[in-house]
Amino acid sequence: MVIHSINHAATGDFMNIYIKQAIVVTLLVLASNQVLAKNTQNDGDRPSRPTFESIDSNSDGDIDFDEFSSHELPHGDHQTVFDEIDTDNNGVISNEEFTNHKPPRPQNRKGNS
Ligand SMILES: [Ca+2]
Ligand SMILES: [Ca+2]
Repeated sequence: MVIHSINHAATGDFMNIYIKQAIVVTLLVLASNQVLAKNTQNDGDRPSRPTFESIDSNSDGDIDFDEFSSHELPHGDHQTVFDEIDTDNNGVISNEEFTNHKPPRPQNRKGNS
């Protein structure tokens, strides 16, 4: 077969082309990774959590739902997250409740019994 003989004769070139393509692909991947890394660095480590004071816009010491809902949430809807933080369900988030609420992230393990 013609194809067979061509493949057989050109195996060396084939390998070179393959390797060159692999190198090009690798460089492209590395370049795009660097762009991603730069974008990440520009944004900082991660979006920092707003402070209690920044949400309590009228500075009365509690975050009510209006104050809370005026802030963007990374995920979830305001009512659900608000209820999550408002552990005593009195309709406002106290500084203590806000501080005690842990955003979802890996925490130090406190040995399970
Ligand atoms: Ca307030
Ligand atoms: Ca509360």
